[in-house]
Amino acid sequence: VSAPRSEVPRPPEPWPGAAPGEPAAEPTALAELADALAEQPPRIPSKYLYDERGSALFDRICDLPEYYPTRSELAIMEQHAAEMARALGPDATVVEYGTGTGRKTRLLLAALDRPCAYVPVDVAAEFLSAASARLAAEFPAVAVVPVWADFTRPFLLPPDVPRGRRRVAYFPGSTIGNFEPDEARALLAEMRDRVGPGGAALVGVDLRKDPRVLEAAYDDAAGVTARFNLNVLAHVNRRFGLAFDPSRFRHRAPWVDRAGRIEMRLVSTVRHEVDVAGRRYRFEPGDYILTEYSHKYRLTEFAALAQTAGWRTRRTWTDAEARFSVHLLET
Ligand code: AVJ
Repeated sequence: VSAPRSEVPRPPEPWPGAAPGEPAAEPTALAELADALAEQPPRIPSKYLYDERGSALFDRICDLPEYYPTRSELAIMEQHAAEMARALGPDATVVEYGTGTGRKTRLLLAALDRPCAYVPVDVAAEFLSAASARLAAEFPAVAVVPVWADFTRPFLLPPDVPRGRRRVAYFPGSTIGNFEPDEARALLAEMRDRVGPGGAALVGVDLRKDPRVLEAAYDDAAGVTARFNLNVLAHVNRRFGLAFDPSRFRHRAPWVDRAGRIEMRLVSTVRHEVDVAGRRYRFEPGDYILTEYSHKYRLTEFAALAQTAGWRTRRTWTDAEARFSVHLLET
């Protein structure tokens, strides 16, 4: 993450995607996918999990009995948002990295003392506009400024975003866990530059725990996470005119202890081949495609990571079962 490119924020509008059977509208994206599939193990970038169906399935995941992170983080926000707000002070401008259903954001904005502005940054345009409209209606005194951008790439905020007394980067959902530690550090450093001196960050971080609890959370009995993971194949098929056969893969989500993460995998059940952008990819039974990492941290581990990105950890909050954590970082 380096100097901002000329990625001028555009008003929310649907993300252009290739229609079924159409040639790829995004040649660089197809090349990126082909490169990711050529890695060992092959990968499909996680962003392709979140098409419309994927986002709807993820919403269902959040309500599953096994998927504790959403409930645990909400419990933390319900219990401690007032304390967070006191620590952050009045007149803050909140820059949210990604947008969810807005439940946690709502709790934060409601607790803050006269928040100045709310700036959600998301690559999913429709999702972004819908979430922004809802929050703008609920918080009429807050300037809501949606920014359509991929926050993992350099981006600019509109020049007219009110500065407020303090900028706060909000990054809930343990989305930070989807990045490898080096990328997570780069993203935290970008946030630090973004909020500037005197700024702060609130980051939701899922914690290390019994692998059985973790594996159940990512391979639920109802099979919703399996469908969510397999949907990535239907999505790239549609977007790029490919011919992955979802029935030749099955969902697996093992805890990989040495890496401290859950790995979402699509394991090939048969020997077969798939062509992507003029290259042929061969899968033996047991070969797998990686679709998502979900790193889990110890509190001290995350504080150390944040420190190497130029932050000090001012406070952390956890839920009653110490499953999830929210970190208040200061410059
Ligand atoms: C929203 C990306 C943080 O990693 O826990 C849930 C996504 N993947 N089940 C996570 C997810 C499988 C989730 N994040």
